[in-house]
Amino acid sequence: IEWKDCSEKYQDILFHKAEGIAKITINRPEVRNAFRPQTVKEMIQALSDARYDEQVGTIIFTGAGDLAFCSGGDQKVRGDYGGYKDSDGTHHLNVLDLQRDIRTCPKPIVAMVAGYAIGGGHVLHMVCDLTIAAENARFGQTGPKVGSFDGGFGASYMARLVGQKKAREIWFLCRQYDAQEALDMGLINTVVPLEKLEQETVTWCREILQNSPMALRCLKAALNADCDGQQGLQELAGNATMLFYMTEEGQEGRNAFNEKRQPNFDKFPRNP
Ligand code: 2NE
Repeated sequence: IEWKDCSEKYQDILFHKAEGIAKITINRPEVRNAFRPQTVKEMIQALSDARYDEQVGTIIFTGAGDLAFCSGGDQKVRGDYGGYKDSDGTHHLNVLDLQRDIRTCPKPIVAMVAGYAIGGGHVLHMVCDLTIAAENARFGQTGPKVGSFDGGFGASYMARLVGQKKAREIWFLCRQYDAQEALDMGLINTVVPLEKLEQETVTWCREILQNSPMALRCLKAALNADCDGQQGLQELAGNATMLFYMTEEGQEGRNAFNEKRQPNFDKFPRNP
């Protein structure tokens, strides 16, 4: 695949596009792709760019190098006042915003994992729609060791993926799991040799791109709605509104308003 480099305005990430696929790469390999507030801000911006780019149908999240997908929050800039410090000293937990953006993005997002997906980096791959792992991938949480936890998607969505017992084991013991163990417990979708990781991920993305974007967006919203309460219902129902706006029946209401007349819905079926 011939990636076009769109990274110029970013400092902590790389951003590429090709063939309807956008790729967002955390580019801090010296700290195993730990994120600081700036990294997360840029990921949010790149994800928004990919979401609003009509040429893009699916998005890959990954980390630079072979050693890590992401090792979570950068502990070197973790402050004392409730978050990770940016350059002007403000404390952030903005990775939680990124998690929500990943969930609500109507385009499928694939985590491409080589090496460690640990801590907040592990939660990031979990909230992606699919995870493709290299044989050297290692998964786990560290929160209770390093004085942190993610009780949001990190806990409840994990339990949906692997079940309550396993989720409690992962969080309470802070062990690491290899790619095969992660596959066996339903944390990831497939394991491939490291040298085939991008090729296989792109193959999955190309297959996704052959399918109906509307069906994919409604399915993602439907699968989210099960876990996401009223926000999930809003996503799902928003798609129903979107589809309704595309119908003659929906357009009759708009047209009548604009033409200052009563709407006439007589010809539209009242299906059983
Ligand atoms: C990722 C892991 C297992 C890798 O181990 P290894 O042995 O391959 O590498 P090493 O030597 O530990 O790390 C290489 C360099 O990367 C830095 C290290 O400090 C080291 O740099 P130097 O000391 O040589 O200068 N590095 C790695 N991870 C870092 C991190 N997260 N922050 C800052 N520097 C990091 C191993 O490195 C590891 O266990 N890392 C820590 C994982 C972790 O605890 N992450 C935070 C969890 S909390 C979280 O992410 C979070 C949350 O719970 C809730 C909300 C938001 C965030």
